Amino acid sequence: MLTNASLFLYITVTLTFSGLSECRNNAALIIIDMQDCFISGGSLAVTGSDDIIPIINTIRDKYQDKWSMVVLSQDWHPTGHVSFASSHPGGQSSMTLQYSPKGQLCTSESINVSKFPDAISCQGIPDTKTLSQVLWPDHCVQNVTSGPSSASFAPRLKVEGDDVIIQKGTDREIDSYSAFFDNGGFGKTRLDDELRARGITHVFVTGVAADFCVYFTSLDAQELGYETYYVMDATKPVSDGTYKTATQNLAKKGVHLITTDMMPEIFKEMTQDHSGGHRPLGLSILLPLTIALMIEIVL
Ligand code: VGL
Ligand code: ZN
Repeated sequence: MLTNASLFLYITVTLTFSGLSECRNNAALIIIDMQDCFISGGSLAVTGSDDIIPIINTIRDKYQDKWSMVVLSQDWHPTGHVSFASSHPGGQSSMTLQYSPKGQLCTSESINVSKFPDAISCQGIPDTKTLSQVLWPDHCVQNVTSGPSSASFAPRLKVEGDDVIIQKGTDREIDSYSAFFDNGGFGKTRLDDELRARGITHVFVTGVAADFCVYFTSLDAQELGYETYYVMDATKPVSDGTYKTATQNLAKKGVHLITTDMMPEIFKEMTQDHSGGHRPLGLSILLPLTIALMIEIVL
């Protein structure tokens, strides 16, 4: 009798918790690169980026109970970074970079070996990867906290103690627009692991630049299986042309292009999903099993 009762209790508890954990929708707010270097006075100031600071703060506060986590990415380049025009001769606005399959920068006539001593000769190495790199002014330099290339978060941006901060572009030899992967897909940041550890299913992406880091982060989030929302009025682009292509591609890939006024409805639907909709696998196996066991016990 006692065995039956404890078995029943065990099954009920398992059922409840497997149901809860698997049904649950968890949202994360992702704030991309809202740093001094990208706002007015910054070396790579994105037009209008100051105006989205209060919008992002409002999203954060208004839906405070919806965020299982808040993530801030920080463009965090060492001096002499490969994405800086000043690291290359010639003053071009973009250049081609080649990498070994392991992600090592290959030497070439346009690579200054005194600036990139770790570059290797890729002669004879199969499957090298060629990336087109836009060359930017020096920006978001590690540990610089004032002046145009300051990497500090924008002073008016709300940052809290338990926010997860993801630094990217930290490797001198490769750039990283996405907060998930570097531009060659060679290395991964902690972001995916952090989101998974908290059971995040939905991500809302904001910040700058709409056509670079917000774009590539959203693309990767979608690819990694997160339900991805690109919040159009909480982001600003470097240029209109790249913004248009970026948003068209996001829509094609299934990323939701939304505005903040749509968020109450989206959260309402997320909550409904939670109780109804499709039943998770764990529950669909456990439910008949429990019923069968209970019948067994009673008989
Ligand atoms: C970014 C250009 C260079 C961005 C970062 O945050 O979108 N853009 N580095
Ligand atoms: Zn950068």
